[in-house]
Amino acid sequence: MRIEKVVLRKLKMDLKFPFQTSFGTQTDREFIITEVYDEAGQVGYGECVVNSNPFYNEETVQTAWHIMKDFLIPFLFQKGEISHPKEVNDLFKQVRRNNMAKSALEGAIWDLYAKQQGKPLAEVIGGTKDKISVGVSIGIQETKEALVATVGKYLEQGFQKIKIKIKPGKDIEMLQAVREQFGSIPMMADANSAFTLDDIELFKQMDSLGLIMIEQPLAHDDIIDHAKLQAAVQTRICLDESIHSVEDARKAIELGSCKVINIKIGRVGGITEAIKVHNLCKENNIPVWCGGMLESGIGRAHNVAITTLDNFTIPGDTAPSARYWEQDIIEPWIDMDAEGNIEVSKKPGIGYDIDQAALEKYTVEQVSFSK
Ligand code: OSB
Ligand code: MG
Repeated sequence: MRIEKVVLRKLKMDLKFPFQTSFGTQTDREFIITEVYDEAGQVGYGECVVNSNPFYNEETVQTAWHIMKDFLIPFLFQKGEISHPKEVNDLFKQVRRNNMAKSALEGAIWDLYAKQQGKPLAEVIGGTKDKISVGVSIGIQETKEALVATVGKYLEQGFQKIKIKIKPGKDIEMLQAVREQFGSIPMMADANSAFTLDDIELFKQMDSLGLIMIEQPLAHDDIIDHAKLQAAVQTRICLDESIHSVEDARKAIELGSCKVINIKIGRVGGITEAIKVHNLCKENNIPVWCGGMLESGIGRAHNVAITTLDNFTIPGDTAPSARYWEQDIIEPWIDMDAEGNIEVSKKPGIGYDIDQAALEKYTVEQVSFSK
């Protein structure tokens, strides 16, 4: 394919609910949608899963925009012919990190490539599932009662996994309350790096809760202390923030820093790298699941596609559109059945049409780049 045009759109969409994590409360999302056009005018879509602040990782809407505009898009135009989307990972290697910026363009190229082949993205990347199992990620609630009520609501909707955000002071007692109310439901906690090894006794106590895992308890840039923690507790440790590449995954597995990995396409720099992390984990008997960044329908559709790979054996955070948005920017919206499954689209590319009116409505800035 020859890339003739790239469009960047900055979008702003209000969340249906405030989402609290150990790093702050989010009430809306500011992010970037990418459009990549080939010589025939066909278009692929990607989502840059950044936010307006650098609190989850170091990127923001502004840094990603700059990196795409001044480096990655010129690389694409200079390359001329791209015979397979896998080449984009290497093409972008000269730029260090900035993984969400890279992923936004790479994802659009994968969508475009799959559309050119007339095949679903899931099939093109080697996915094998017709439907995927999903869970829900619940933000920190003010009280145990509020948390129990929220969990109850999501269990009724059929979610197959309950993930509860924790931070110091809002941790074991909150989880205990949910366990007491609902018995042996599949539940886990996500600390977003809010604890240190000084809290090791707390994590030992959490072993009694029977959590399916604890996600990223320690520092965002650590794999050493996580290995010490994993050696001291029964509950599986899952890494999110600490894994940016297949090399990071290899080192974490070798050190015993985790027994599960959360794969986010944006965090690892694209679908090609996500597949590499998936394959390495599979060889090492490390199950994976797909994390989320409160995506719009476009990023969400990419998440559905990656989850069809066979080592995604634990329900992910890819909840349906209506959990997050009054209105999504794809057609139809991503929907879940009463058993907590999302059907994988059989249409080409990401498998969903773009709701152009909604896309325009939420676009606050737009720039087009031509070769
Ligand atoms: O740590 O997985 C996380 C949302 C924003 C930033 C980080 C995380 C999350 C979530 C929400 O847990 C997952 C989702 O529902 O998209
Ligand atoms: Mg997480």
